[in-house]
Amino acid sequence: MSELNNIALKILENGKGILAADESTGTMTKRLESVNVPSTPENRLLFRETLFSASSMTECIGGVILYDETIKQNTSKKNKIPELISNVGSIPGIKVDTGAKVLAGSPEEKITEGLDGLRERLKEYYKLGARFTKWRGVYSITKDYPSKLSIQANAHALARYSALVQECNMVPIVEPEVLMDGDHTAKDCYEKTSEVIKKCFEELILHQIDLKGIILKPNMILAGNKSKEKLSNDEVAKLTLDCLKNSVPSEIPGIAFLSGGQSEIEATKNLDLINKHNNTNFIMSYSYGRALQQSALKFWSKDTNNLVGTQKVFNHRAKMNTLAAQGKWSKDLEN
Ligand code: 5MM
Repeated sequence: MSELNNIALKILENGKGILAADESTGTMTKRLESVNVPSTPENRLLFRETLFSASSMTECIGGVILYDETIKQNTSKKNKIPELISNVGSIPGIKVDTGAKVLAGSPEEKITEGLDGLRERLKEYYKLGARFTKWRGVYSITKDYPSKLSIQANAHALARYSALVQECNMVPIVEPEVLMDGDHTAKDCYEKTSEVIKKCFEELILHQIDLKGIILKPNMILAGNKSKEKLSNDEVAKLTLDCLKNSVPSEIPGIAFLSGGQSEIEATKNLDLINKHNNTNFIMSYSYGRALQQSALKFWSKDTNNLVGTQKVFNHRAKMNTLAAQGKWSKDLEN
């Protein structure tokens, strides 16, 4: 088994998932201000350190995606953040894209940037303890989009990123996110997600990526958040499985879904049903940002000294999602 395959499997073993704590300072500021907490480096660190020291980390969280600011911070006990994460048995990772910018040639769409100087940044992150990385391409669904140009350009960037990451002995998380925003149908989401994922793998193969050494982080197949269409959770699970079965090469070790704006319970329930119906050989787990942190953040904002209480809220969500990643969740466990 290759070293990269080993890392990918370790991150996702036994129902473990990924905590996406890689909000850029702009996004984290929005999240903190939405609960009336000032977005200072100290507050961003305190909230994140509180989650990374929670007891569920060892059993449930196989990897944490960090942001550049956090990977370089020290904890209140003067430990390095990546050390805190490794010491509880989880693996530190790092977001290495520098954000989605206007795509020249199709200015209503986005292209993710960050390739310039990436080889050097990767070496630095490796030294800091990172063993996997993340890069996110974003695509909106409208009548005209995503265009062939954005599908091609983002797939190319994801493949060049993955090649540099594997060269540096880290596992790339490949995240093509087809956004939930809009009034599109689930069928639109299915078709566009298939096209996006197929193009990503075409480029990954062209760039000689070891497919056994990546993790795919896709969206689930959902109707747009402004659509009148109401899908059952079972339908979401079956469409998602069908889409991935038809677009993802069998070599990849695992899939870790993003939550994409679903509520915490929806994200857990859909993941659980995906696993209950899983007729593929892929591990199907989670790499959630909002769906793991929302309740904990809300709780913490009411009393930022109540770290134990905040950890309790986070532990619950992490446990529910780890059960869902094994198809063992049920609604009564929420109470
Ligand atoms: C944690 O949020 C990440 C994005 O941060 P920026 O927009 O500030 O760069 C994001 O990439 C995240 O990792 C994934 O979208 C999954 O998060 P959700 O909240 O959709 O599960």
